[in-house]
Amino acid sequence: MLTDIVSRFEITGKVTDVKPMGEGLINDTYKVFTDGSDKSQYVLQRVNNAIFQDVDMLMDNIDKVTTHLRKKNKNTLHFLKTRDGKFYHFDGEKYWRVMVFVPDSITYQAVTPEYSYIAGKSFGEFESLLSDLKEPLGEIIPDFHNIEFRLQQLRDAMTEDRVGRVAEVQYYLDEIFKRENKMTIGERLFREGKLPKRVCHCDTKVNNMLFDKEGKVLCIIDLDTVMPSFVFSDYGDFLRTAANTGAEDDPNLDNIDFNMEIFKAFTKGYLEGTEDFLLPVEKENLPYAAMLFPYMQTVRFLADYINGDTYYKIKYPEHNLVRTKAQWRLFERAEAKEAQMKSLVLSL
Ligand code: GN1
Ligand code: MG
Repeated sequence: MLTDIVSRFEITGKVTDVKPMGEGLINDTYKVFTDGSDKSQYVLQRVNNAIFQDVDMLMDNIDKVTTHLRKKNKNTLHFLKTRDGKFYHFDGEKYWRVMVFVPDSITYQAVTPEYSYIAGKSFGEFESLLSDLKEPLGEIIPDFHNIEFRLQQLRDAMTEDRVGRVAEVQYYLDEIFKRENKMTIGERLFREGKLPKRVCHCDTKVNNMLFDKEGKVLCIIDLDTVMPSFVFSDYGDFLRTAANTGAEDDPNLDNIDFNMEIFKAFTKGYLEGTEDFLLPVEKENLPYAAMLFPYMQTVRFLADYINGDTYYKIKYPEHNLVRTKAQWRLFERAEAKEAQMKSLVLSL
């Protein structure tokens, strides 16, 4: 029972209810209500252990990050220990963790330019705050945002064609591989020693920020993938959800466009938040990052579709194909605005 699991953690109050919450594609999330004060509402999560195989490393990373942010008096997530002193509970089959619910917080699936500016500043500052983290973080999912690696996974999926879906998606495969050289520039710059890795959030979707009613960012959530990466990760992945005028899995492709107002506002905020460390090579390639994330997400959804839906939670059988098409449309829209993005970045 979920209530029994929660009771193994150092909560205050008695659990009165546990309800599903959130939109995550990986972990299962529940809100926990207690008879205690406003401050004793919690979030229970089942960690997807197929994806996060080293739960000790996962929680250790999160502990380092949240401790560091708290030392700088920043709001961050607060995880509870179990009564035997660990940040997770293993019930013999599943891994569970509990964090304090942030009261009066709002999440959005879409943002205005005004909120995008705030988000840009916050994610930029998040990277800046973590830039002096002394203890190294474990690479929780190796090569997570390495596009060369993701393309290789797609090739492997194609070759295996486990469930016979390759023929149906050939058009997308051709379009993706046509752009391989252009879209892997980040990894080449890294090998040439020109592009650094920094501690990044690596899942900066719009719904991974908590806002208050006035539009102030309360806290950045979903810290599972905080690890060294190119700054492109945080910048590009935010725009992938924020600048999309449709949904990530929109079945109606006509809803999808790449919103330049959002792009401009977010970029302005991000450049302000990263002022103290961003290199020219990072700044110049922000338009590349804006294209890279819809591209990479297409590659990942498509590989999962071809593999028979083993990674992302799906709500209906064609879901990963619908997601692939929607992300590809977004990529095409961003690609068509590449020149416009470049001149905008230069002007800021
Ligand atoms: C996953 O669980 P969620 O929804 O926060 C995924 C991201 C993808 C995203 C697509 C560990 O994040 O990388 O961009 O879905 N997280 C992992 O919406 O793979
Ligand atoms: Mg999330």
